[in-house]
Amino acid sequence: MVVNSSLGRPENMYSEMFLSLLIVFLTWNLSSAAPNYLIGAGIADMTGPAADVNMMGYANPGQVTGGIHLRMYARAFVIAEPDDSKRFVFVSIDGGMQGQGVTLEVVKQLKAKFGDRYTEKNVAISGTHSHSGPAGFLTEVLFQVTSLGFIKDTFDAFVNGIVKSIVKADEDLQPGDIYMNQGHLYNASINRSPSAYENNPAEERAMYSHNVDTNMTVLRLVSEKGEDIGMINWFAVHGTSMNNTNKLISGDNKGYASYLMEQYYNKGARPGKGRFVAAFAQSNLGDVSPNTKGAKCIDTGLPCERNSSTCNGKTENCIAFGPGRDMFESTEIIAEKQYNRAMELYKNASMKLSGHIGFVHQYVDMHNQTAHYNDSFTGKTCKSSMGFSFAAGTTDGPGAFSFTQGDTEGTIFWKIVRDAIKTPSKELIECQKPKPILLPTGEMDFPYEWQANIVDTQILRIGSFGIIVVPGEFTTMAGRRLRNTVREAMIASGAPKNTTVVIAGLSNTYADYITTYEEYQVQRYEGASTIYGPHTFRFYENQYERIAKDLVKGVVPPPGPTPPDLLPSQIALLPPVVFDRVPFRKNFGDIVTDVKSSYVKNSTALVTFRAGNPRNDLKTDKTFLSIKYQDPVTNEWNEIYNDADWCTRFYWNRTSTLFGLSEVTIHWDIPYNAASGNYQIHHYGNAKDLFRGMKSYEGISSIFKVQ
Ligand SMILES: *[C@@H]1O[C@H](CO)[C@@H](O)[C@H](O)[C@H]1NC(C)=O
Ligand SMILES: *[C@@H]1O[C@H](CO)[C@@H](O)[C@H](O)[C@H]1NC(C)=O
Ligand SMILES: *[C@@H]1O[C@H](CO)[C@@H](O)[C@H](O)[C@H]1NC(C)=O
Ligand SMILES: *[C@@H]1O[C@H](CO)[C@@H](O)[C@H](O)[C@H]1NC(C)=O
Ligand SMILES: *[C@@H]1O[C@H](CO)[C@@H](O)[C@H](O)[C@H]1NC(C)=O
Ligand SMILES: *[C@@H]1O[C@H](CO)[C@@H](O)[C@H](O)[C@H]1NC(C)=O
Ligand SMILES: *[C@@H]1O[C@H](CO)[C@@H](O)[C@H](O)[C@H]1NC(C)=O
Ligand SMILES: *[C@@H]1O[C@H](CO)[C@@H](O)[C@H](O)[C@H]1NC(C)=O
Ligand SMILES: *[C@@H]1O[C@H](CO)[C@@H](O)[C@H](O)[C@H]1NC(C)=O
Ligand SMILES: CC(=O)N[C@H]1CO[C@H](CO)[C@@H](O)[C@@H]1O
Repeated sequence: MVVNSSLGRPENMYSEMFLSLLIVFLTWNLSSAAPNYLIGAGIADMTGPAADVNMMGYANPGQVTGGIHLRMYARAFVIAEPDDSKRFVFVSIDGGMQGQGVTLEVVKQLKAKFGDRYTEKNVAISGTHSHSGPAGFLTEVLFQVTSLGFIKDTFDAFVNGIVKSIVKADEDLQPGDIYMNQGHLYNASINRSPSAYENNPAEERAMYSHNVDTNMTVLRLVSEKGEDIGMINWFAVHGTSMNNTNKLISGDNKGYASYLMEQYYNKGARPGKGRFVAAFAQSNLGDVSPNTKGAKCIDTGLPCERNSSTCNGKTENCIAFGPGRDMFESTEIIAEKQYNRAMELYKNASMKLSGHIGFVHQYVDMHNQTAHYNDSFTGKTCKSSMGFSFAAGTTDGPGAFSFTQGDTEGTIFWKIVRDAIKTPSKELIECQKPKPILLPTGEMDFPYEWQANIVDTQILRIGSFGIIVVPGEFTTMAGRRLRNTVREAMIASGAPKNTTVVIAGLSNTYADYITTYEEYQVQRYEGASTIYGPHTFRFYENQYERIAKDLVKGVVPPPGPTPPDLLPSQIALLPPVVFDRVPFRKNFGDIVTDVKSSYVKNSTALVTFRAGNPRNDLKTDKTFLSIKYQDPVTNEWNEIYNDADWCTRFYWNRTSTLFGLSEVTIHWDIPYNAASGNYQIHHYGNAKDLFRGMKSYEGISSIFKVQ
């Protein structure tokens, strides 16, 4: 046997081989054990006022908050290099969208607390688009028309909740790994503007089997100790399972999916208080509805006219319905579909992310930018404008009057009304064509900005995974084009060939919808709400391509123009709570209608109390109600559910505006697996006395049996 002289005798060679194998094994083992990142997760309550405040989403002036079904949460994830040389935070909020005023205030507070650790460049905040949260947090006029201006209580609840969730995630930072998985989820979404989608080139549509994205992407965050600390999931579907008649605050289908997963991993913890944080974040949902039964005419039961979504010319009768018997069950079904699929993907996630953390951010003034198509064709973006079809709403929540979708003409009557507000300039009319302009918001600045002119563009990176953070609602096809372009730009600049990207929708600034150029021509609701004109999408595509290259090459682009601080100019018209009263010889917390003495499982317990206005105290991190169970061994009363649980509903009703009287009704849907025994329902409130100020009170139901 010929042996390497340095190894000496054969037995030495074997032992040395064994030794080097051992070393290889040990180093391999050690290197696979050393986590690739620092990770941290945090959750905080951001529920706004549960009374009197218009809800964000449907722009229905009659839809004002009157209670709580689910509390709203901010869910934050800090991800850093193992030596903490670079980090970013991604936050998903149960709100309608993220607004620029909120983002600027969050960053300001983070700077005060942490110095340069968090800035507008490495903080990304994305809204889930629930249409059942309070409005008034956006600082631009258009979104304040139905909410009677700015609502400071909503704004503060959002800012405080987001900041708190980031502080918690920051404190939680620890070594850990991130695993990715992707799969499809069918039958949880439909395209609500197929006639616009079908205007995209046939060759392009032929590349996809559905007119909505069925992909779900999941990140699994696991600590060094092997503990599950959180999940982030992206799937495109609107938060419109609860319809425009709902008055209870709710995170809609995504909020409930988060609740289900957090309850699964945080056994025994109250909602929002557990260790594990599960974000069901939003993506390119522009034309995607959860109302899977589709639209029909509610008067005749027949299909609506497809291009305009009307019934006999009327918009308000064409409504889409979810898969359930009512909106609660529809929310439950769409949430459970997302939750079940996310759990499968989460448990199976095995693609371990590696490679550097990165982020890139640039503000852009969206007016008058050049969209480059090819060497012989460019287009220009315009000052913002809403088209006529915007006022038609969608089949998830139709508008009123005579507006219809697919309107490229406009009607004389509404042009006169509009002109009384503001006549669009000739250039703007020309630039926005074929959109007939209802509101030339970019030319309106009274009393302050009507829609954002300067928006955030941003991309976050975890090695071969990219998060495209976008300031609005990209449609299915616009999102596909954007993902393809960004992924290719990243790979061309040196990112791994297997780079995967997701779109995080409604982030940092809200600049409405983004359709493709072809969809824009059809002027459905989404096209009418593509505010910077027909070339909006193409410009964004160019912009994200540029910053994707910068990100991978390590180039820091210029910051771009600074967005205006609109906070000092905000106008608030919603009157404050003046006083709360109870009838003569009655007290706050008195029972109006008591519970029954016993209930069977699977039925609903109800109790009504005399109450104050829930706006008096938002009960952040607390609750307006408690379902208590008497422990049969110790006889102690323990809270088992509160106002953040799915099985409870907290309704607030004003019974007399003149006399300041109001009541709350608490519903408890007794689960089929509830323990038999004694229960009691508590209500915690605050009442405002005209002379003596605020005082807290408690109402307690009689004890009842569940058997
Ligand atoms: C969708 O998910 C599949 C895995 O099921 C993956 O191969 C594909 O690349 C994903 N597509 C997009 C656009 O993310
Ligand atoms: C609906 O729109 C399509 C194009 O998107 C058009 O071909 C068709 O004629 C329209 N149908 C009606 C009834 O207007
Ligand atoms: C909203 O849902 C309820 C059922 O929960 C239904 O009765 C009502 O018609 C729906 N309204 C609209 C406008 O969709
Ligand atoms: C998990 O992944 C394996 C292998 O890719 C696959 O066969 C299995 O079906 C997956 N399980 C679930 C629950 O998705
Ligand atoms: C738009 O930008 C071009 C330069 O690209 C400039 O010539 C033009 O005056 C600008 N138009 C407006 C309305 O600002
Ligand atoms: C350039 O783009 C425009 C708009 O998409 C298209 O109509 C035109 O055919 C393209 N020209 C070339 C040379 O690709
Ligand atoms: C991408 O490929 C690299 C090497 O080819 C591998 O180490 C990494 O795990 C892959 N990442 C994903 C997310 O598949
Ligand atoms: C309170 O409001 C709910 C929902 O609007 C309604 O069903 C209920 O009857 C009202 N209760 C009272 C006491 O007015
Ligand atoms: C509870 O009610 C649901 C429908 O409301 C029914 O499907 C289920 O079987 C019931 N369960 C029990 C244990 O009664
Ligand atoms: C019940 C239902 O709609 N099932 C559909 C789910 O999605 C798949 C794939 O698109 C269809 O084949 C089923 O018909």
